[in-house]
Amino acid sequence: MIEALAADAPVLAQSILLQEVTQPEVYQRIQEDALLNLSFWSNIALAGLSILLFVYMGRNVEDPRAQLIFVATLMVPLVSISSYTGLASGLTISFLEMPPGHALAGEEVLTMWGRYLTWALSTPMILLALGLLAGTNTTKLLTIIVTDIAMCVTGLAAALTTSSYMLRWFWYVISCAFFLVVLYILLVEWPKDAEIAGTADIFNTLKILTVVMWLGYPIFWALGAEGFALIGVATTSWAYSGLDIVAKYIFAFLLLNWVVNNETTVANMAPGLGSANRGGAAPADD
Ligand code: RET
Repeated sequence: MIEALAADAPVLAQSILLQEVTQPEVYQRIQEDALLNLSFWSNIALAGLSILLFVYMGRNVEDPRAQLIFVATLMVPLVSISSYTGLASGLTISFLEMPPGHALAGEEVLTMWGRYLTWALSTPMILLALGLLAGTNTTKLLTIIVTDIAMCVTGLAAALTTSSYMLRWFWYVISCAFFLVVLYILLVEWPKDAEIAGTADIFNTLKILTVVMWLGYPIFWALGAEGFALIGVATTSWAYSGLDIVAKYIFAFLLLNWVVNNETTVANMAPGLGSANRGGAAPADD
């Protein structure tokens, strides 16, 4: 018995070594892929610059709603800098063996799971800022934030499932279902609220930017190594980093720049969430 175990030991050790890529090894592999590494560090630099710029832009903002829009938006590059540091250090990247049926079945594929995890923190902040701008009510805000977090978490589950190829795509479909709810509120509900709140122009610009950019994420997930593996890991990472630049930093700059220049419009919006749905700022007769 002991002899049999001893004979198996080198095989066992080898299979463990093959499956467990240590953090220093992941870091080493990132260092060797200059394109991939640059996709992380360019975003760390941009997030840092954005934080400084947004703090400076918000230095004189006094209205509480405008301040809340600033705080929510500022959280986006703050989460981003943490997210990309996690990726660049190898902390939130794993090599996962793809299940049978996948184009890279049996191969260890670099999976940037930290992205999906941190999206669950950054995307609700983007939606909170947009919801405040549209003057939405608490029900719609809570619905969009909860479904958005569910979209990110089920997307994470899709990326981490290695037992079955079918189940990876099943998670993906669940995530898309949550995404549809997010899109419905963004495209149908909030434009009506923004009309009543008097912020329709800027809201519609940011809505189009958000919807177009956000649609890119599930598309690149499907095209990348986690999905059909039609494009390489570094290209996928650059696609996400590029989308991030527009969906986060450019989005945030446009929003905050508008808020600074239109603070009185924001201050004159009916107080609290939910006013838009009760017919705007007009008080009831009774
Ligand atoms: C996944 C894969 C599963 C299906 C869907 C996805 C959608 C992701 C989106 C991400 C947006 C991220 C942003 C990050 C900014 O920090 C998870 C890729 C629908 C829409 C804007």
